[in-house]
Amino acid sequence: MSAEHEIARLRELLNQHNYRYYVLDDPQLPDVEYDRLWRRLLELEQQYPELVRDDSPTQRVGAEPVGQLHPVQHEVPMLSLENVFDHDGLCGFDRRVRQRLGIEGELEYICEPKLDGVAVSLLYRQGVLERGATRGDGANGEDITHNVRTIPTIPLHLLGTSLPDLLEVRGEVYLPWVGFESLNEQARALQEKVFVNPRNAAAGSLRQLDAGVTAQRPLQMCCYSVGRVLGATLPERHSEVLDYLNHWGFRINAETEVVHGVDGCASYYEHLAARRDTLGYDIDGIVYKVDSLALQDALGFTSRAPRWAVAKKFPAQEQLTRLLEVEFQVGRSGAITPVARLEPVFVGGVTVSNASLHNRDEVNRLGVRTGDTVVVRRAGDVIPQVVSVVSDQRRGDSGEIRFPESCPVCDSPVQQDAAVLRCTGGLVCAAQLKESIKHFASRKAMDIDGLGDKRVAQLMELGLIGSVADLYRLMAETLAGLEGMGEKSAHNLVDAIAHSRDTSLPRFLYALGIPQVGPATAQGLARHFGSWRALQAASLEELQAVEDVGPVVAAHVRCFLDSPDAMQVVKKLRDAGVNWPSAKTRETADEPLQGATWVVTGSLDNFSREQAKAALEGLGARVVSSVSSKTSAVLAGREAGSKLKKARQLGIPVMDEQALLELLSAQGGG
Ligand code: I6G
Repeated sequence: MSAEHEIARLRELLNQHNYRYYVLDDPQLPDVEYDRLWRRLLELEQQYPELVRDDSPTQRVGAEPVGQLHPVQHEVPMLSLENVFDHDGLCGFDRRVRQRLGIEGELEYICEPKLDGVAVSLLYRQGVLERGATRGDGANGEDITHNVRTIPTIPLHLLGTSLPDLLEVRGEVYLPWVGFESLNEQARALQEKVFVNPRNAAAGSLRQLDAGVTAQRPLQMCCYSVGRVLGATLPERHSEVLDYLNHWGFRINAETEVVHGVDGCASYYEHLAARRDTLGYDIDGIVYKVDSLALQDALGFTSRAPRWAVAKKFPAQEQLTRLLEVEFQVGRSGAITPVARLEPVFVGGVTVSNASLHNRDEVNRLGVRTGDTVVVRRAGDVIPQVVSVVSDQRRGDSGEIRFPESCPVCDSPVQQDAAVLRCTGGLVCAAQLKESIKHFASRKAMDIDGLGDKRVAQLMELGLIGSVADLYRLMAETLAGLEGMGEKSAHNLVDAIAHSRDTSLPRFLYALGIPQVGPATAQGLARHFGSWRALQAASLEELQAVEDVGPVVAAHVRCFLDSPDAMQVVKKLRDAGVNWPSAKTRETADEPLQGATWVVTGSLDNFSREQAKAALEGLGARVVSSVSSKTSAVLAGREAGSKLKKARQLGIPVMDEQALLELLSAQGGG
């Protein structure tokens, strides 16, 4: 087939699939096949740029760029919420509500995380998405229909049968941390401006004129209320309205919960605040609403906000502080990172005294100097960042940040590698060696407890370890008596190291610290090749046959396998007894769902979606988002909707949460 024909065929196939996947919610191609076709089209288009057409799915998702964003008037104003900042404020709200209603006893409140994103209104007429708009000033927003259409969690058609004639749904469009980090990583690699925080990134993405740009941003939307409805009767409680919305195809925040009284609100707050770092997206508080819609009606609105709702805000995630000086840290790959030493400041619930400045480009972009007043942001468990400089507070004694001309640890020459300054010392550099040993011992690698930063530094300084293989020669008698190490901890460490000898090929591969080989890639390589011997013999092309391994990763792996020094370390490790069962025995022993494709749908009691996905992947399954004839099974929780229906239509086995718990406990993981 000629390239022209093949490109045309792939374009047609992928466009068909896009239509079925996003518009009809009825994918026919499994995700892997879709990705393969996409990569093939991209490859051909790169080879024959003269054959690239505007309607190719690789070029743009959505409609033609719009000329400008048009104003939109909200029929029902999008109000704001009253804020409280502490428990007394919350008690005051509860008291006022009960006084107004003349109720002495406890009220039922619905608690929802307040996502830190962009408030959006979606208008559906006869079930079809007609318009998406920003909140703007509450009365007037902007038309962003072309952009909201690219967000997969926003249905283009409502699901179900008895649909309202008109429905206006409100919610928050936001960018999860993983998406934010990867956007900024890309921006840094391309030496483009980075986003200050996920909210700004979401806002900027929604105001794009070209929906093709927005489609590249992994935005999500959670809905939290109905602005208007015609031709349908809503239920009696807000919690039930959310269930309706969920059935119509909208995502509702999984942390939403109904509680009793102000005490229930307070314990929900404590519970969620403690888990804030693990949610995967920014929230800036909790919204409490009176659950009964009749009581909401009785309470009504002030001119700005509903009387039946309040937001309790979390401590700010951004604060001002002073940059005292900049130190340079050398990482596992030799990358030299400027780290800002800050005047300690309480931000995002912890005291922060260091923040990453990433690289030279970032320092230039910020225009930061020592002594400057800077905005520091800490969100989730992400390393604190300096996001901007308050330049009008610059003092006369501010100083230029000078990058080192040789490695600050081993004095080897440095190399500028795109945006990254790199030490060329390799494992001769104590910093790189220390980081490699820590990585080798880390939880997802060889999982050796007790080898933290200080301990590894100490063992290296004493000359007890000069490579990861030396760990297996450490003896409790040598360790006992070292500073900070009693007999018991010496034995514990030696035992932990000994235990790590029995490992798996994916863990071992990951532990070796091959550039760009994370746990998932290591898993893919191990699964594909099954043995170290087969991996070692793999050509670049064979390596690229592994899912998610492209030319860059394949070259890193090959380069590692071709390095005599690296192979010497591997040999020493194997001589020291590091071993793993052959792929077959592991598959049957640890991965009963090997080769199976699962879909998770509905709300589960014991797992979040992410946890269920991780558990299934741990059992060897691939977890995808849509049901097709290739799906092996569906894990369905409460209120499972269209995916469950489709699984039933296709005769695909449907499992409940109990089945997953049983599978996990059979593996000893449950
Ligand atoms: O701005 C908001 C964020 C979250 C809201 C809201 C919300 O519920 C979870 N709910 C209402 C009713 C309003 N603003 C006006």
